[in-house]
Amino acid sequence: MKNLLVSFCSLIFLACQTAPPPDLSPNAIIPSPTLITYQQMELIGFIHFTVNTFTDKEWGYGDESPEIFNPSALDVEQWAQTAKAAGMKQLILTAKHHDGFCLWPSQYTEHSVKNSPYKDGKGDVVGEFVAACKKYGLKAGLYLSPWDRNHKDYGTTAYITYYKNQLEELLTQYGEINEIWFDGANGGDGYYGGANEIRKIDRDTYYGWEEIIAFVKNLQPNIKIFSDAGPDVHWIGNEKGFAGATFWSTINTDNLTIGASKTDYLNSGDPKGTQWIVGQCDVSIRPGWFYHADQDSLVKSPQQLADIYYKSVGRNAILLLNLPPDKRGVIHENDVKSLTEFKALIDASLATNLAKGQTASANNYRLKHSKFDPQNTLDGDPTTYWATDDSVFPATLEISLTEKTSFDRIMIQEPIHLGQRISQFEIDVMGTEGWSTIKKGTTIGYKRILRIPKVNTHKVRIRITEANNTVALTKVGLYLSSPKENLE
Ligand code: FUL
Repeated sequence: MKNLLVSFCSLIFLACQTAPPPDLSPNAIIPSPTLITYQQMELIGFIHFTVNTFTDKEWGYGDESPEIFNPSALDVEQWAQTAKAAGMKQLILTAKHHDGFCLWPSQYTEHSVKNSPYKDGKGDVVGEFVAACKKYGLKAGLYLSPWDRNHKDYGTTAYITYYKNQLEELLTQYGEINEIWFDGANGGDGYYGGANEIRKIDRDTYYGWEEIIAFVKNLQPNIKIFSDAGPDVHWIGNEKGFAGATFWSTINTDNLTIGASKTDYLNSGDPKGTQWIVGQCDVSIRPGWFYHADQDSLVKSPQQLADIYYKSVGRNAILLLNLPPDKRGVIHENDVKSLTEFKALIDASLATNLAKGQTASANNYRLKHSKFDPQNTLDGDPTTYWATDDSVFPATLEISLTEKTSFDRIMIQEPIHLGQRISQFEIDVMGTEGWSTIKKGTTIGYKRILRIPKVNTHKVRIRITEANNTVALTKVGLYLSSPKENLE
């Protein structure tokens, strides 16, 4: 019995000795697992398609006849295939834009596909779109414009009931919807059932956003709600697709109002933010959000799209790229060509991580335990990370390459399940005269991709000089970009 007790105690002792130390304690503000999964999508697509496609307008007045919605060869699968081939993980469709025309046969209005020639009024573009997304493994999102220039009741409480009824249709009839997009454009002139007048609303109170948000979450608990105030995903403050070079995923919602948030604030986030809201950069592949034949020659080049990618995905945000179908109902050949070449460019530039399998060391690693080993930044595993002991500044990670290597892109990632921490860092490379600083930066977050002039070296180091908590990094990558990135 005594022997048994001794062996038992030694087992416990051994277990205590080998048990891994606890994780780094997280910041007070961290993303939910759902938002981490959302951010990992990185690149998603927008589909702007409605009566405007046929009237050649950007904002329909609301007096369009449903008869004009008549795509000759609508192919929702081409949308999904195109998005999938470009590496997008989700598509968002304008189920209703400001003109009020509904791409699904809503029972609450006559202003919809049900009165159009499309499939003799039997079509349901929303339903077909969601099915195509599902078929190609994409998440589906919907845009339902709060502003409605067609509806006679816009501006009164009756319209809010109408809006909620429409939300209920969209969020109960089509299976899982991953994102709902609440646009900030609100109130102005319109048809309004024939009144043809200007209607202004109070942005703070009219929609009763808190109640609408609760209503939406009740119908689809896993949905992400986009607006310029979140609550899950927020607008980046411009329609050019750029996040700030300093970009925090935390933000203080007290400073935000849907339709009236300060654009600079949205563009940088807030290190003192009280909520984690993912930043989303929306931009169109063409000058307009809707298709216009006279913009066929103005499709953004693969190089322009790559630049946008670095300033969105490469700055800790989501890129939402708009691909507007034409009057046939397909994404135009020029757009597909540019998008395909953009994807090839990014793949060529970022496919080979030259730091993989190389050696990482650090001035400090937590408890000198393998769980926090600097080598974890090079193992390709997003769940492992390097961390220092508390309050070690600078925290320096050094990568030694077996051979002198040329690179001009550096990817750095923080383990954001612990929060966003880093606010100042510098990158040095070893040359014949010793270390020299080639880049200074601020935030990192989920992903930062830095473009630097090409260097050829066998040692690079990242010195993190300021953070709001103990430093941790999950990944460092070194890449040599495709020479085609610079050809216009
Ligand atoms: C804006 C709208 O007014 C544009 O038409 C477009 O839908 C864009 C994505 O959002 O606020």
